[in-house]
Amino acid sequence: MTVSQPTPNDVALMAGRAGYVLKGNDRGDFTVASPTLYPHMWSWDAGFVALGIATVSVPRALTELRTLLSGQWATGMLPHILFHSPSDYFPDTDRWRTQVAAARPAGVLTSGITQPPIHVIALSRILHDARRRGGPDRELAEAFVVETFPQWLAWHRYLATARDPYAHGLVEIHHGWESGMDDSPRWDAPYSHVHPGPEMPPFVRRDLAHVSDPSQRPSDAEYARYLWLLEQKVRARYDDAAYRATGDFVVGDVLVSALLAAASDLLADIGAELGIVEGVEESRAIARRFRTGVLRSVDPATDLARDLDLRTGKYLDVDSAAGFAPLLCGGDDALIRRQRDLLLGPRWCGHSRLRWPVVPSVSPASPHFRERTYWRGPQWPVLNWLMAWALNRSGEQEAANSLRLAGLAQLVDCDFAEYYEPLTGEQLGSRDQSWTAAIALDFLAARRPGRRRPVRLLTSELPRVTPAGRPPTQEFGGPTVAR
Ligand code: 2M8
Repeated sequence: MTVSQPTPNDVALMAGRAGYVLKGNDRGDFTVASPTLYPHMWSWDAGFVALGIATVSVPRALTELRTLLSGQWATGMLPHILFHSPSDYFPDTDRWRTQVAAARPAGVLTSGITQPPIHVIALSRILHDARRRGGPDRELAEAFVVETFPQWLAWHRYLATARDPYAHGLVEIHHGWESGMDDSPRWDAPYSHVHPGPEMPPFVRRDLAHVSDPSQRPSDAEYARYLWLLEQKVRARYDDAAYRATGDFVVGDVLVSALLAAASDLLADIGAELGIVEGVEESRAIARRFRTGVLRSVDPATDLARDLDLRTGKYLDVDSAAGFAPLLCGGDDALIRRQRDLLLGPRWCGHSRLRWPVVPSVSPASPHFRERTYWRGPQWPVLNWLMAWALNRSGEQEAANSLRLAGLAQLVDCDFAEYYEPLTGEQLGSRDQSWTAAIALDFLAARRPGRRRPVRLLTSELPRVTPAGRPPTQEFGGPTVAR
């Protein structure tokens, strides 16, 4: 499928509305992940948000990362949620009960688990923008890197030690939420060993009130398992070794591991460029170990990386986008070329039934594929961005550009949905999702390969565009209108 360049009109509308969404979700020193469904700061969302905002304001992008770092635990862990003011989000702070954890930060309310380490990838992107602009932006970004380098290193070291105590070269996750791909079929086998006990406190889900169709979200049975694992973390007082000895879900995650490897490479690079000595070699060693772990997990029959269930010792064979983890961390040029062809080929982005040739979360050719359900098939713009970023980094500009253009075409309605139905292009989940708007800004800023150009942030609202041929859809019912 050929996807054409966005017109100048599309570009202006998209940039304006993406900026408007991010401004609307801005709470001063952080950005909520979405206005209603996710009214707090999420860790990996914040990384994507920061790199998008950097195309408009480098200082504001750095503030996003600084706020995230304010929630860092004494162990080095960056928690997956920093809670803002009270809201109807569930599970809330009363459920997380992180006061049982010795390592929690003072004065900041957080969850007690983590999310993928995208942040230094964002930071290096911001630094790149700042250097291109020069002047105070450059000074600010470089000073920020020097100041926060030890905190990023502590974050990566936490993942490399507390979450890989036996040096498998795979980061251990203790909850599907830690992967960012909550209900992915990657986790079906490990979750089949999670059985909520009678001691589990009752719960009422609040997420379903914010979507038009419950089938777009995980099921109640899945939620019960998520909350049971949360109880197990509380019982272990959020101590990783204690949880490992008692918890039901312990899996080596290939995507998190590949991101850790890529981010550690970048941290070493930007540290060395700025004359930092301490920690650079450690960072390179982390990158090597996790790159090796990811490559070792690749199934020669499929060329996809596989998560490792550390409770059963079995690799998990699922055609999910996480299988392309080697693209993110590199290390085997022949495999990268094969993965590029696979990703763009008929099982993935080139699948004949896809509305847009954008990375789906699960291959449409897989028996696990479900086109409307969350991380079981829909397209997530952030995943597409990650794969485009990875291809670009390994010198595959043409392939990267094809994902970028398709990604922009998908977002041209300017709804910035959380995820998209891959066969029809329908917007699913939340609207005005911050990371989706951020990705649009970054993709737009990269319109000329090799030369990122800043977009202008418009401060007034622009109408949503509903392209002909696509039925308008709403988040809460009622007509789609220009607001
Ligand atoms: C989703 O996860 C949260 C739990 O962390 C939820 O469903 O309540 C996931 O898509 C996750 O990857 C994302 O970071 C978060 C906020 O966008 O929402």
